[in-house]
Amino acid sequence: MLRLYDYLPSGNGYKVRLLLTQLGIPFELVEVDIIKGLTRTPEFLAKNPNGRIPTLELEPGVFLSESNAILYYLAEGTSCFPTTRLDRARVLQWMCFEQYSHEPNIATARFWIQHLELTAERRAALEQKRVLGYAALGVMEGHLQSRTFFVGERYSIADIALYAYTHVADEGGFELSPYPAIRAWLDRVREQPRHVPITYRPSRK
Ligand SMILES: N[C@@H](CCC(=O)N[C@@H](CS)C(=O)NCC(=O)O)C(=O)O
Repeated sequence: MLRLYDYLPSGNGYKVRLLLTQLGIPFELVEVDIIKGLTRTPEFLAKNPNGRIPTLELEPGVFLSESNAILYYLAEGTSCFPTTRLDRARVLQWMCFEQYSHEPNIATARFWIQHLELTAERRAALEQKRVLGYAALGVMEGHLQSRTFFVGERYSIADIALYAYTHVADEGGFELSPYPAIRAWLDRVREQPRHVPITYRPSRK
């Protein structure tokens, strides 16, 4: 059985838990407390030298990390994966956008607010994240104004990648009321079969 090393509040980890659940793929969840530094132990670094969850153990000793790479690996050949060359590239386009323009601002602001002392220096950095995070939301809003989902009018891993931190953006201090197209898309993602919340953990067999 697949084994997922994860931390429940993590949007990056949630992407993988959500897709595995929607595809009906059973997995064992191994919770790793990132606040206690358990992703930086020699034992964990042997699984992912970058010291981060999510990390998926495909078979004993075979590990894959980076949430969007894991989504890509799991989705191939399923309804969440586009069939045309251009749409596959567009999925990658949005997943790169998520990792460069969205997650480093929206997810990081959420993490800082929830876990770190907001020193004057960090408050200034947070303001910068706010500007860049809202810029990313503006790009998403413009794209979604005339579309149902991010790529090819079908729910795909691009939607999962962007949903993970957008639906909890308020926890990072981002106000979504000025973004009606994003809010309607969040509802459509939530309505997908076998959708589970970020707090989801599979029951132990
Ligand atoms: N680009 C990575 C980012 C993963 C990441 O930042 N994971 C965080 C939790 S969301 C983590 O494991 N932090 C623990 C640490 O840095 O020690 C991905 O998409 O998987």
